[in-house]
Amino acid sequence: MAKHEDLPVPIHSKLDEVYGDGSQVEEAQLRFSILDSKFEELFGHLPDLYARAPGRVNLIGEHIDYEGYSVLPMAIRQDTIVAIGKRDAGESEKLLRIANVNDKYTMCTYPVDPNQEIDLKNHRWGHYFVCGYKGFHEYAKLAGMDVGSPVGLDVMIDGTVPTGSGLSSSAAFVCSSTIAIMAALNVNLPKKEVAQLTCECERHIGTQSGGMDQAISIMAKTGFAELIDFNPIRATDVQLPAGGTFVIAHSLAESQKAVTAATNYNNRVVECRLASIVLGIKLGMEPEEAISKVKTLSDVEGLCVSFAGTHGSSDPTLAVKEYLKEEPYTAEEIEKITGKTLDSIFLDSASSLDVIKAAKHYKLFQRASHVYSEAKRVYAFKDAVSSDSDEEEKLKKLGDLMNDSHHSCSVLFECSCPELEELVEVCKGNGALGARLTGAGWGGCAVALVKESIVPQFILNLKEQFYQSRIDNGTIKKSDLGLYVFASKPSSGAAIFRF
Ligand code: NG1
Repeated sequence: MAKHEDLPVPIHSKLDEVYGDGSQVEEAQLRFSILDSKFEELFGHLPDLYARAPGRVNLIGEHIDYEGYSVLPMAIRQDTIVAIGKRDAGESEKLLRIANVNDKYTMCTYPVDPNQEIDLKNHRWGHYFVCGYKGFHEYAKLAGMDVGSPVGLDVMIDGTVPTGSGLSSSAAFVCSSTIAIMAALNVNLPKKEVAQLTCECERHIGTQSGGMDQAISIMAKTGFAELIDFNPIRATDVQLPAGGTFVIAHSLAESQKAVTAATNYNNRVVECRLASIVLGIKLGMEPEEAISKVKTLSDVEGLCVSFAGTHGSSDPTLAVKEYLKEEPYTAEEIEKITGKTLDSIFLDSASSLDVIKAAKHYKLFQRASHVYSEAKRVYAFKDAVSSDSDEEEKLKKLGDLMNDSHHSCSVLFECSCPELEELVEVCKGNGALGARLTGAGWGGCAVALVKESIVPQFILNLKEQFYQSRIDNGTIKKSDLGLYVFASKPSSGAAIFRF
């Protein structure tokens, strides 16, 4: 039987095949009928087809996907749906017209040229669609695929993944857009190819993203979290213990990942690269070789483990403690070790050069310590799930690992924020077995592991202790609370609908 990741993105003709029965399918029916009527009203015809892709919550393994390490997310039910229709090939004015059912997002138009540059200095919500458009055409060109000359596309979007929440609204948007574009051009590919391709698509927005979000959005299965491995991309089902529920809660601080990339997300990618180059050199590589060959901390893990071996251990953080100093490095200190300027090391990456321009110093010890320890926690989590210890013990172990992960993100990787710290404490104070920030951080959501039996009371307590003051001061409306705090079960991955 073909492996799950080798199968193409599924094509459905009925909503219940994806949305199940009950209230979820009813909600989906309503969304699709609104999409249809708004699409027809604006463009004068109905869409040819639809694609949907879900957001995700990462259970453990933060900021390590771009370092080549496995992560363990699950898809959530909130998703983005893209309705798409091709315009006539003969039309004189060919455009990508991208509209949204939510009036907050006004229509964006772009030329149909797949080689267009995305104007990153002027961020517009429609850019994410163009990421998919450009990325797919680049892929098709490299693969020698003939997709014909570009035609105008009419597009209407409906997204329910909260934005800036760490739940990957951006990946849900990029993945659903890319799949819709491919389907409109009659192309389908194995899911692992689509996962890789959509990751590359999203990099057009200027973040050096790792690939976790797109992989889970494309490859998720109902009822399972997935262990996602990279190089090559692979997904292994993880059946979570039945007695535990993951509750997702928004800190109400918005994480503006694309806008803050130079000081936050991309800064950490650059710090990890520098840490791995310095480790490579300290562990015996020639500087030239380290600069040209070492891209991630996983590239020098073998050297670190060999070093640890000489001390009777296999823990790569021993090498970090030995060879990286805890005080932040200046650019000059790193340049002395590498024998090259930082500008020349990152010459081929404009977004990394932006990081270097903005950075005052580089915390190599802290970032490398986080990455190696977090990578281990992912496997410990997976092992705990599949161990034969009793459920109580299993849940406690998973909770402890989540708490350790949060501590590492907060103290070593510094990707938390005051609101997330407060929220995680409130979760722990109300009986969560473990709680941590999820996604890139600097705002967005926390995820808490809670015993199934106390979920309703837990959510009530969070409402009282975290959200009430924010309702009182007008930050959110009481009627919207359900959007900010909810229990989540592992949901299904991306799909195409042709009715
Ligand atoms: P968010 O910002 O939560 O979608 C980002 C990256 C992931 C991963 C996490 C941190 C993108 C699209 N996603 O997730 O690849 O690196 O941060 O673990 O950039």
